[in-house]
Amino acid sequence: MPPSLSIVIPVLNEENQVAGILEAASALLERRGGDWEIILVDNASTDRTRQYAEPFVDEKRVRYLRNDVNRGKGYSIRRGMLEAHGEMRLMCDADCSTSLSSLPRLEEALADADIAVGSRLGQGAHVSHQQPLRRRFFGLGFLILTRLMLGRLPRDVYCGFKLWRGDTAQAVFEMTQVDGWVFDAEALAIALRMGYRVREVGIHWKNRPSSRLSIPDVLLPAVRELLVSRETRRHAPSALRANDEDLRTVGEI
Ligand SMILES: Nc1nc2c(ncn2[C@@H]2O[C@H](COP(=O)(O)OP(=O)(O)OP(=O)(O)O)[C@@H](O)[C@H]2O)c(=O)[nH]1
Ligand SMILES: [Mg+2]
Repeated sequence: MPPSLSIVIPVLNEENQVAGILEAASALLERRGGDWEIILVDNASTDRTRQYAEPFVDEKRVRYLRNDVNRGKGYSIRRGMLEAHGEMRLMCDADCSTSLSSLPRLEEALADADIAVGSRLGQGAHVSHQQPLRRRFFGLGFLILTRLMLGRLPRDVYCGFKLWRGDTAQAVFEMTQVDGWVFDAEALAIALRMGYRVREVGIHWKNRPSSRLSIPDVLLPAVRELLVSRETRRHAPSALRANDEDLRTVGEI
């Protein structure tokens, strides 16, 4: 019997994606066997997301949580990861149906690790539909800034497809502070400081045709969140000995 698995899906105005991801995720979980649950965290959608999700929701295996107002993607993921019961917990964006085929690779990586980070850059990654140049340029710049502020991190920090051991997720998400886009970096920086082992795994990934992110709107709050994350990381209990083996790309020796 495979270990129990929770899939946490944050959704904001995803009426076009929500049924697709729920169908793909529940089919995969049925095939995989074992105990499973899906937790949708609706970050106060104003479209028909709830209506399209409704046929799948049974409040047992597929639960629907809703934030009263938009509290950020980081808040939504924290809420879902801490509500989850799985021995393994996957965070999966609503536009990540394509990446579900990579779940077995992430599970394999957890054989000797605590967090498997899906990567659009790692060995074995297959990315279709490049992001627009402006978006890629901004993404790379922000990644460099993130590393300058938080130190050792995987190459692809902000990918919306990561598998966590349940106990690791519990310990780390209880400590995270930021509610917005930087939560990924904060959580991974805390985890590495505490000595959890992170593996980066190349995955299948398909970009949305048009990005929904507005760079001017997210930049300033994101920089503020980097400053907060640096403090959270500093106050996290530090592992006795930092180990280079804690952060490795699967496939590299
Ligand atoms: N944009 C946005 N997405 C949110 C928010 N809260 C939760 N989400 C969900 O977070 C996931 C990632 O959002 P995306 O809009 O795909 O953001 P992204 O992947 O960084 O950027 P693009 O895919 O290029 O638009 C999706 O499942 C969203 O529905 C929010 O406040 N804003
Ligand atoms: Mg996306």
